[in-house]
Amino acid sequence: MTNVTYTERAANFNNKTARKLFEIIEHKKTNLALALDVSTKQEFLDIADKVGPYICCLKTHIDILIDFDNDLIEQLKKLQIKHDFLIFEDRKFADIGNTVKNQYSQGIYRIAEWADIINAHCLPGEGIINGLKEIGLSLNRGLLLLAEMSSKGNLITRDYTNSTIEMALNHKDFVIGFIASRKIPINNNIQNDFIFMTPGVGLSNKEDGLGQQYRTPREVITESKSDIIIVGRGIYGSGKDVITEAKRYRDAGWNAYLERLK
Ligand code: S5P
Repeated sequence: MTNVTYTERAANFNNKTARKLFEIIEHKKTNLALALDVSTKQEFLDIADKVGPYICCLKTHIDILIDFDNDLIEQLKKLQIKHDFLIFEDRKFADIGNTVKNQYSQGIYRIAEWADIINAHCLPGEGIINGLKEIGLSLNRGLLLLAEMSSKGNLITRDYTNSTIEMALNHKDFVIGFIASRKIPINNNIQNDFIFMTPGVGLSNKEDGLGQQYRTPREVITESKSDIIIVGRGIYGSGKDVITEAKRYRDAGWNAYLERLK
């Protein structure tokens, strides 16, 4: 089943963050997530405010910012309320359960306090999910697992992807989906119980010279049946107006979804 609407999908989830994400997608008619990998607070907040109306989710790499402070988080939360998007900290946790638990809740970033969604590699084993869950579940947060990557030569194999899915099935209360290049089929249409978010999306470039590989929104949403496109430099990296570029990706992503529904 590929012609299920976002609203119908929301009903498959008990996790509040997952339901909220689908609600925002349907309400704002956008399956675009912005990967806002800029290095100053001013640029970050400026772009987030401009692009906020056109996205369902803002993905951060909070440790890229050279002038991070608690005020940045306060401002970001205000923008979240103003524009209605979820915040996804792309921390890619990859350590033992006890360590990731501390990385998630402690340190200067205190990610658990403001990020609706986080992600993790399953390489260390299921303890990583248990550790993050001890912090995130009671806060109604959601975890995405990296089932595939967009970069050339990455070491993820089909077996690794399958094992990642197995782990997700054991934690459906907290694992809300995957970072993957496509909607990965799972027995009995269980894939509809997970959100698939796909990075490596670009309308102009095919690669970035450092291993990133780009596909179009149509390839990702219509053909590969993913739910959400994650776009970074395609929006803020060309020197063009970020609002114009965000609308271009929003429209491309939404039209690709409508085409799939037909
Ligand atoms: O496999 C991946 C997983 C992720 S989360 N490939 C990726 O590119 N990402 C992230 O998506 C990456 O860390 C970056 O923040 C974003 C892609 O950015 P862009 O500028 O290449 O669109």
